[in-house]
Amino acid sequence: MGNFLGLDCSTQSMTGLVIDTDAGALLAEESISFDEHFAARYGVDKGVLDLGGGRVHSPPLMWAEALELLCARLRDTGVDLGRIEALAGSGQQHGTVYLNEAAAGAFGGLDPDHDLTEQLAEVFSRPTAPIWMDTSTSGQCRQIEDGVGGRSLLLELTGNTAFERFSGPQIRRFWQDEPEAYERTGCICLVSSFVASLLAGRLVPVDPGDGSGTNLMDIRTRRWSRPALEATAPDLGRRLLPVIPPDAVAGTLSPFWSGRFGFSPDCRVLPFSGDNPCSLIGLGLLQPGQAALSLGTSDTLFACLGEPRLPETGEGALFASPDGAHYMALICFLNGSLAREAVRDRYGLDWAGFSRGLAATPPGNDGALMLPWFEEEIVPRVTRPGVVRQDLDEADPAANVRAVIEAQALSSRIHSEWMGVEIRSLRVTGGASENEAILRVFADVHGCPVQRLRTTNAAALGAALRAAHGHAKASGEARSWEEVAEPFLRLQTAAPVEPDPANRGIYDGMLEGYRELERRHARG
Ligand code: XUL
Repeated sequence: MGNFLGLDCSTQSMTGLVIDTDAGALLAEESISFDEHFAARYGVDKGVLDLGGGRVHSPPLMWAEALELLCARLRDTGVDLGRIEALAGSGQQHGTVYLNEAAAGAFGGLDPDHDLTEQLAEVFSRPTAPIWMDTSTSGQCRQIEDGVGGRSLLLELTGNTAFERFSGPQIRRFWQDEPEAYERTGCICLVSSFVASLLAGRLVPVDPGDGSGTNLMDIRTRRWSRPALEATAPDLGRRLLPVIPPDAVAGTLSPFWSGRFGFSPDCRVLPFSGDNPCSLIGLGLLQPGQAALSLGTSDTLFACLGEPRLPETGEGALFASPDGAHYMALICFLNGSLAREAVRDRYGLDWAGFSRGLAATPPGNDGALMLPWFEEEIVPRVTRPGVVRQDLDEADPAANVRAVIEAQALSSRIHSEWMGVEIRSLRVTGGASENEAILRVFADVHGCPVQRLRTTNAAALGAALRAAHGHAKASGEARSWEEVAEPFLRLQTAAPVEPDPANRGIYDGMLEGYRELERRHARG
């Protein structure tokens, strides 16, 4: 087939990964860290702007600038961008980008002789985009659930109860807080469809994987749901781009990208999806029952499902898989690397010191427990953050290191019960998946092997595989997902971290105590 590019616009960085499907090789993998390049210019910390009151946004112009920088980096490291046949991408889920009526024309007329950002200065009706870390919309969640006739009806309709971070409640709050700016908004993109639109030079529709993270899409018909739209904001339907099948080619790259970086003008653009749905593909979760863990800014545990299973506990989410056939059950913990980094920094450690802390303490931590709610938590729902220590000495760095990791692993086991999946193996991705000592705890708590990939960028790999799969279909040479993905999964698979059966008993014994501690302290 040829060379394919997968992009990932995540919370803290923009990544590009190039694969060669003929050689079964990964040709390049580059990341642009938002803090490293743009902290001064955009005022971001860990890629985001904390606006107070639970409001967390990011500047979409920064993502555009990072995209340009990433393409320059890939070109300068020797990637022949002209040989890329198609690209697809992944974006942090749920975030919304607000564009005015001038945006479509501006995207179509981008001039390769000028920087991207200077040409986008006038296209936003809201300068910042609320992202998945925003917890400020509890009121809007209840209003939307009531608006469609109740929480269980919204669940039945969209596959999810209302979540603060989902796009619908965020859009509703924008309409309520800034009705004039909402009026000036011609189009609301997701992070994924915004980046795809910059590349295609026109507004690119949404794929069902990311559409299902909005509280606005009918999970069965995979179209926007009229009752959900009406319960959210006036005239919302005309402000959203349609949902299209994940393998429908959305166009070719706009002349801006060929003129400026040497891409082929025939390079196809597939609809982008969310980072978790793309990781599902990148980790090869193509059959129901397979499960994985992503240890990133947020930690997520997810599984491939054959049928939609509705997360009635209100703590899990359901998305359409970008493979077009299956579903994805997911739990998302906000205190993922945010909590690990908070512990690391509190005790002045680096990652090597963090691992030494794990090695120096026994599984079970002599009964010490932590609720690692450094920030508000999504699962379980915690609106007033605060770290809870039970029989844990705050002055003991090693015990606190073990406590945060054991808490994350125990919580991931407890809150994945609703998925009804017997987890026999966990594939793992994300920055922290490089740390074997952390993976050992997850293997012991879940009592199953944890399977690493060589790349920690499964979302970008999944996007590249989606580009290859969609391109083959569009060229009349359709391949199965297994055919496209298997060579890369084989190539990327590193040695698994096996559980120690002796430790399984320790963690089984801790489970109910941890559940009870959470129950006592979680406040929704
Ligand atoms: C998933 C979620 C996060 C974001 C950022 O529901 O909110 O995992 O996708 O990665």
